[in-house]
This record gives sequence, structure tokens and C-alpha cells, in this order.
Amino acid sequence: MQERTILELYEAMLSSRSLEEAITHLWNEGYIFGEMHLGIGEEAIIAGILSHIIPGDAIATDHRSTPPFVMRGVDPEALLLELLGHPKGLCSGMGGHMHLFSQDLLLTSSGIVGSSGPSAVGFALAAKYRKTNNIAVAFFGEGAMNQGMLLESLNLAASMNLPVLFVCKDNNWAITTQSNEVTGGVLLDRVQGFGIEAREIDGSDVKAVWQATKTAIPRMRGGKKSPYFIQAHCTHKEGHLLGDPLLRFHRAPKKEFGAVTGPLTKSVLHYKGGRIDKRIGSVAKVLSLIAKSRMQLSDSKDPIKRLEKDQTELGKQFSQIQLAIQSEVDALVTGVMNTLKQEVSQ
Ligand SMILES: Cc1ncc(C[n+]2csc(CCOP(=O)(O)OP(=O)(O)O)c2C)c(N)n1
Repeated sequence: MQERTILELYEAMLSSRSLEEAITHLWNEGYIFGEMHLGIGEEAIIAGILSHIIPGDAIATDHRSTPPFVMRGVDPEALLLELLGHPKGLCSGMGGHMHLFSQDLLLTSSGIVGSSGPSAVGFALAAKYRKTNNIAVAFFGEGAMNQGMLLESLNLAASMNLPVLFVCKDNNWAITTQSNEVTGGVLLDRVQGFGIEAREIDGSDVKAVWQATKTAIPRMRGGKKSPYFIQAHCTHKEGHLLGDPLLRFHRAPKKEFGAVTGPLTKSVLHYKGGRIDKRIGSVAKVLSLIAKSRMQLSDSKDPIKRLEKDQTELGKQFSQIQLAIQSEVDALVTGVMNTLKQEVSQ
């Protein structure tokens, strides 16, 4: 993998992350209202895959549409205005963050869980009829894998040899339900049962995503068209939507928290562990380990901080990208908010 590719992927992810952080701020301030589902934590999946996408390819997304829309090149101002409900927004302010469409870029999003499947199948069928080498990508969460329309889409794509890349962004949560508690069997087995090639990857590792799709996507385009399935694991640290961070842990916080914490904390939460004084001792040990690793992360061991100080060409480019994106997003938000304030005062 070339340095240029790494920087491009980083730039794509940072553009999306910075815009979503600005969106979070506007939502907290009350300028954006209603539910807000962010794609923070999914950036590596989207960036890795979209870097292999060519003009004419179509993308259907779920309710976490900001990263794919930003990374595919939608005008961020139009996107931001859309979230603010403005008539100059991408969909005239009528779509909000979940129901977006760009005819030029063949991009669509929907809050109906599982519906990116049928949309992508439709796009792929059109590409096949037109005899182009384009593909369609469907992004969805693992919760959607129990929706009939997505299973029907897998079946149609397989039986009609349609070039659809099905991407399951698996964080094992569907709002407050742990997906593995309501899912029968193994997802990859289920997909392979349709005759579709399927692969599981770490969706937080942009290199892994990029590499997994580097050969798979070109294969889908040429010769015998065929669908492909990726299960990419990821985490949504902020919860299902803005404003409900710990709602998921309401039923049995100790039990549920244990499942998503790191191995050290998990070991302390074990029910059938040692005596309470020993366990308190372990907590102290864990806390000191956390403090120690924080200290280590805060200096030269943090790869991001190291790159920021790095005087090599890569380090310099990295810092330039960070600065450029942050000032672009700041200028965008300030510009949009000033325009809105002027409009309101007139
Ligand atoms: C057909 C349908 N059923 C239920 C809902 C309500 N709903 C919104 S998001 C969501 C959870 C989706 O989980 P998942 O697909 O794993 O995506 P995640 O939010 O975890 O990224 C549900 C059930 C919906 N929007 N559409």
C-alpha cells in the first residue's frame, strides 16, 4: 500500500469525522433537530471501499449517511444546509439526515432498515442492462440482516448475477438490542447459503478494508458479474444516536457493560471471581494500568501525535491535511451559520 493511498484514506476519514463533529456541535446547540445518527466509527469501512469506486457506480446507504455522502463528493455545504432543514439543502431541506439522494452521484440513503439492499439491487440491475462495468454498494448494519427485504435482495443478486457489494457494518447493536441475541446461525454461513462469496474483516482497520475490496471489486465488474458480501466489525462509541449514549446499558449495566469493554475491565466485572477485597485490588490495578497507558499514549507512543511531530515528508503532509480539513470545516460552518442568521434577521 502506497503512502499516497494511506494519506488519501486518512483525508477521507478525517473530512467525514470533522464534519460530523461540527454536526454534533450544531445538534447540541439546537440548530439541528430530530434524531441524529452519526457514522463515527464506520469511517474506515466507507473510506476503504469508496476508494475503489469509479464514476457511474451507485451507493445505497442506511441511516448513517454522512460518511458515504461526504466521501463520495457531495457538496458539504448542501449537506449541512439539508441537516438544518434549509431549502437550499441537498434535498431542499425535506430529507433530513436519513433520506438523502443525489441523482448526479447515484447516491441514496434511507432510514428504513434493510432498504439499501433493494436500492442497490435496482442500481445493479440497471448497470447490467446498460452493459456497463459499474457496480452498486449497499451499506447496512447487522440489525438489517434479519429484515426480509435484505435477504430477498441477497437472493435476487445471487440468482440474477448482479454486481452488488453488500457491506454489513457490524457493531452488534440494533438500538438497545444485542444483535447476536436475535440472530440465528452465523451471518457468513447464511450469505454463503445464497451462493455469495463472503468475508469477515476488522472494519476499524482501513488497510484491511482497502485490501479486502481491492481485488473483490474489480472482479465483480468484469466477466461474470456477481455479488460479494463483507461483514466489517466496528464500534459506535456515541451510542445509537446523539443524546442516548448509555441507553444500551439500561437493562443490566454490569452484565452488558462487560461485553463491550476491553479485556482488563472485563476481567474485573467477572461475577464468579475472587473475594471482594481481591476484586477491589484488581480495580486499583486496572486503574493504574489505564493511567499508565494514558501517559504512554499522550507522548511518543501515540501514532497520531508522533506523526504530528514527524518532520518527514509523510509527517508534514499529514499535518497539512489536518490543518486544511479543520479550517475548511470551520469556514463551512461559520459561513452557513452566518448566512442563516442574516436570512433570519431579514
Ligand atoms: C424497517 C425498520 N424497522 C425498524 C426501524 C427502527 N430502527 C431504526 S435504526 C434501528 C436499528 C438498526 O440497527 P442496525 O441495522 O444494526 O444499524 P445501527 O443503527 O446499529 O448502525 C431500528 C430497529 C426502522 N427504521 N426500519
